[in-house]
Amino acid sequence: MKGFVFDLDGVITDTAKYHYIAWKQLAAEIGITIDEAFNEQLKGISRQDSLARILAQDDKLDVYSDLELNRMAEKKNQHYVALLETLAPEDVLPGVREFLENAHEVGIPCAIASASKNAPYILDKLQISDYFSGIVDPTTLTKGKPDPEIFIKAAELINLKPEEVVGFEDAQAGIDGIKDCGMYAVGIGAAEQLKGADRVVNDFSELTIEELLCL
Ligand code: B16
Ligand code: MG
Repeated sequence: MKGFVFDLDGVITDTAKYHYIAWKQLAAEIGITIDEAFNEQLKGISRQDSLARILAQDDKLDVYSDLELNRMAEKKNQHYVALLETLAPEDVLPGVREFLENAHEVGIPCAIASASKNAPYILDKLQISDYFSGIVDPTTLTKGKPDPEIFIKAAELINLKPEEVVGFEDAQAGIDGIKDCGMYAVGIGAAEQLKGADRVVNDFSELTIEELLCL
């Protein structure tokens, strides 16, 4: 393997808890209750698609105009970004900074394939932006995860074929996209939620650059 493509939320840092707080509040304002199990389904799913899934919980998908949907998504995002204010370098998940540093030292290119429009801001807050030579702009995508488009674009950004790249993901939708374009998939988290991954680990401290480059 010659390069690495990273999902962001749940792989590099744990922002799922902030997404959950912000979506739960927005949902409550329109009379919908969501729990943590439901929140699992929103991992890796775009902002607009997440809102659609929440509204579908209560058959409210057709109740709102596009303008109202955009306003709701924007309101959730403002709350979410306010919660990110305290994000700091120590919020990088275990082993990730060391892994990125090692990749940088040996000249292995890294890219970000995140559905989040807030990815550049989050990387900046974590002080790891310089480790990435490419960040896919999710507004350029025609389809979200599980479609492989975002992973194909990430490989292009580092001038590699998907078969030459290892993809890291914490969500089933992401693992499906990685496998669909022929990348090697490493799942971060529980194996039951990462079906089809070539390998599953709890965190990056279980991985070395050398073993992945030999694949
Ligand atoms: P934003 P990832 C995803 O990030 C999150 O897992 C998902 O919960 C969120 O809705 C999506 O980003 C969009 O994020 O509202 O910040 O644009 O896991 O693909 O890095
Ligand atoms: Mg994720």
